Amino acid sequence: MIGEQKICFSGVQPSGNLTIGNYLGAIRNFATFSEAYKCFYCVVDEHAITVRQNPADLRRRTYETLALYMACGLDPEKNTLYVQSHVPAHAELAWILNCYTMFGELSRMTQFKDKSARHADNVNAGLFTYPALMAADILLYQTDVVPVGIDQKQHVELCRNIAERFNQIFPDTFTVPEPIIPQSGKKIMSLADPTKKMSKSDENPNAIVYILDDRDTIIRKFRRAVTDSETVVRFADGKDGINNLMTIYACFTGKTMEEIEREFAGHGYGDFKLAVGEVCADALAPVQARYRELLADKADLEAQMKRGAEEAAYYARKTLSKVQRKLGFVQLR
Ligand code: AQP
Repeated sequence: MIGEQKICFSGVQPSGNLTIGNYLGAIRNFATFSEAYKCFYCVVDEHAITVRQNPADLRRRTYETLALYMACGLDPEKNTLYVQSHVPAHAELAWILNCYTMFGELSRMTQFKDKSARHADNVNAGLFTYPALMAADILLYQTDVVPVGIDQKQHVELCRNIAERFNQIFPDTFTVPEPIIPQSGKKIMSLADPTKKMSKSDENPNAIVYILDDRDTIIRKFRRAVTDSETVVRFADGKDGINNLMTIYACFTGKTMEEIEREFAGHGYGDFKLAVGEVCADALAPVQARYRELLADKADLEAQMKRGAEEAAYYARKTLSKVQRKLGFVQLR
């Protein structure tokens, strides 16, 4: 708690251009916590380097991700918006938590298995211990809730285990956080292979709709989306492509699956795909316009980063000092 408020933390990696998966599964929901919670939203650049990044791209995307946070409705007056590497306590606590995280636990993480298969030439220790850094991100702020897509649920559960283990040895150190997974949009799938999650680092650009894609590109990508040999718009087992498109349509319109089935009864997939593309483009247009304004003022983005980092560092330091004291590290005054 900070004052009377519970605490919310989440982050996004600047590891690629952000997708509608990142938007619907995470960022769009962040603003809903801003009134009731004290919110910390971080651009997690240290996580991004677990996979090789081009330095110029990483730098540019860090600004872009912060601008997108704000364009998606996160007011820097109401939320602490900052960059992970600007608050050294994240890396410091991560080292400590590495010593309270088991090799077997990390080996079971699905994301590690997926990413080490995709980047077989670079299975580095950071990729393996990524969840300990994520636990540090969350636990530093005595976080109560972590809004994430379902792919991150396993990491938040590991974070809970680490916090409980640490608290057993050193009572009352960390708040044990809860993951908050959205009902709709928790796992948006690739448009090219709807059995796979839509990921910003996917090499096939047609698999992904980016938040910043223009209207024509969005509509073209949805037109090309892989579906099935039926022509009926209905939510059912074995119809992964249509299920995914219906989920995206539901997220943007608030309609139920039954309402969508009724709306497109008697229509072919062509009409449906066009409608999905249009609602997506309509919803993203104001975000894109605001994003362009924000990105044009780099000095302001830097000022926001600085302010956010100072505020985050204040709370992070408090937890880190408490942990260091409990562990027996000598504290100099
Ligand atoms: N396809 C998705 N559907 C719903 N939610 C998603 N998220 C990611 N993809 C989807 C959620 O977005 C938040 C930020 O994710 P991240 O940047 O921390 O990393 P990630 O989960 O590994 O996302 P990507 O897009 O797949 O990135 P890369 O390709 O770099 O690994 C998280 O809350 C995540 O759940």
